[in-house]
Amino acid sequence: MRIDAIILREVHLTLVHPFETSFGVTSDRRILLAEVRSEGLTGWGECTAGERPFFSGESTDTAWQIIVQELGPMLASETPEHGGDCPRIFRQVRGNSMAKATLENAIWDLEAQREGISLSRLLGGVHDSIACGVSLGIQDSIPKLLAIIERELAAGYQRIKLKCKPGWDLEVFERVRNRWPAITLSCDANSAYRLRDADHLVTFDAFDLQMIEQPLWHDDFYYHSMLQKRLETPICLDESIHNRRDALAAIEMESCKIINIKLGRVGGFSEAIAVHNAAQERGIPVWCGGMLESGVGRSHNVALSTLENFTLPGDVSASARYWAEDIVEPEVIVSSAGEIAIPDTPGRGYEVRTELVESLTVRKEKIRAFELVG
Ligand code: OSB
Ligand code: MG
Repeated sequence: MRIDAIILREVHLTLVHPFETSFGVTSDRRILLAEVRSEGLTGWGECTAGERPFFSGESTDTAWQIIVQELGPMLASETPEHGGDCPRIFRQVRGNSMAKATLENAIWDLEAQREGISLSRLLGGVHDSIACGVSLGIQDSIPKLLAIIERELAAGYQRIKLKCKPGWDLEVFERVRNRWPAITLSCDANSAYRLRDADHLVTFDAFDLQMIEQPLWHDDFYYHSMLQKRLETPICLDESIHNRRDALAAIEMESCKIINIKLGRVGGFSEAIAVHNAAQERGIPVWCGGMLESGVGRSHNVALSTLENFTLPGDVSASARYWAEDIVEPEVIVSSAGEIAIPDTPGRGYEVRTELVESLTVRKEKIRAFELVG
């Protein structure tokens, strides 16, 4: 495919509710969007890096820099035919997986449009609706959290995930379980604990959690495998898994029994599919994580979640939980059964509201290499 232009934008969006994890609070998102133009079509990508390099080493600004300086020019000198060609084209750049995913995912979107099929179909998706859960940030008080859970359960969400950290864990689980003994409940520590907390973590087993996500170091497999031996509750790895080899290592070492797949963290659709397949072949279920995306990234997550081994409810939830007004039309909607219906139109199936995006744009840059070629 001939790429005619790549345009980067930084758009500012304010979350409806601030989101607190063990590593900090996010209220205002600075989202990097990539618009890739090819032969009259436009593919969109969203960078899932945070504003600060606290979830991973990348940030909105580092991704911008890497795309402008390295990845954009690479696509100008070597034209991809498929989204799946991007990892090879980008291979000289180490790391920077969220920057890479921004462009690769836009090219998969273009490819689906060119083929006249949905992105889900292009990826090999089999589900025509996906199961949705919610991820609930750390709150000021337990009553406030209980009120939020009540609302999300009433909306139909199939699984409640609680962000946790030392001091916001056992008492919270106990109060939630007392009120809702049978709901599917999980927790996500974002690396807030250490191996010396193992005795404490073992007591989580009393609350019948579907999983505990990334309790230990962000870059660890070994100590998670030590911990998993002591826990009944399955460990799910998020931060630790960057590619298929990581997934294989984690599965072989029994560091986890479940894997969270995030497109940005693994570098885009190609590697996400590879992680998915590796897990499926070994009987390890996966689900799709979220990074407080706008409708663009959310629509990629929706499509990814249609692959066969996405058998657990993901953190892919409705636009309205995050944004007063999302930048896609239609917005991502969750049914009262806690499902998202998969669009059947070519590409992502959620149009970008370009005028709204333009009005939210605070920075814009065209990749120069395409100007020179064009
Ligand atoms: O660990 O899953 C995580 C948000 C930002 C960074 C990391 C994580 C999260 C979430 C929110 O849990 C998921 C979402 O609702 O988008
Ligand atoms: Mg997580």
